[in-house]
Amino acid sequence: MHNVLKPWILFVLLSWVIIAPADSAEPLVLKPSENGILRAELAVDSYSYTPADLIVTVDHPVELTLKSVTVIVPHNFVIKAPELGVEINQNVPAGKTVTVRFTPTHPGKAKFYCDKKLLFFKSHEEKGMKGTLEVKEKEVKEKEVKEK
Ligand SMILES: [Cu+2]
Repeated sequence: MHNVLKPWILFVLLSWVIIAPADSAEPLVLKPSENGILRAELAVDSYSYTPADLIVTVDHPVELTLKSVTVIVPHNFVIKAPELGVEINQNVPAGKTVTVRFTPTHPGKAKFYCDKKLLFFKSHEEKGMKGTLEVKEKEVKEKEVKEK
């Protein structure tokens, strides 16, 4: 019995160790819907956004649905990236779902974060509530994506 189980357990543990970190670090590439809008839904929690890394395409309208999964703590969604043509400061009340829309006008990379902070405590951003928005040039090599 022991001899049969052991390799199996080892295999499960190993595959978890190998798969788990890669999975969570993988950025989400937003694909256009039928009307050309890049849509994604983000879970807003204390203190994280999931997914936290988004890749969009320049000059494509983006629509993010921010779904708060917290009960008490209010959050927000801030991007200050005039160099990308994106400036957002949107409140996300506890348990509510809000939508933000923007169209990046320049390629580049920016941070989004929650700037809420209670008194002398660490800000939500400092507690890990942040992510990245990467704006890519048009005509991303389709070939590379297909070959994966
Ligand atoms: Cu917050």
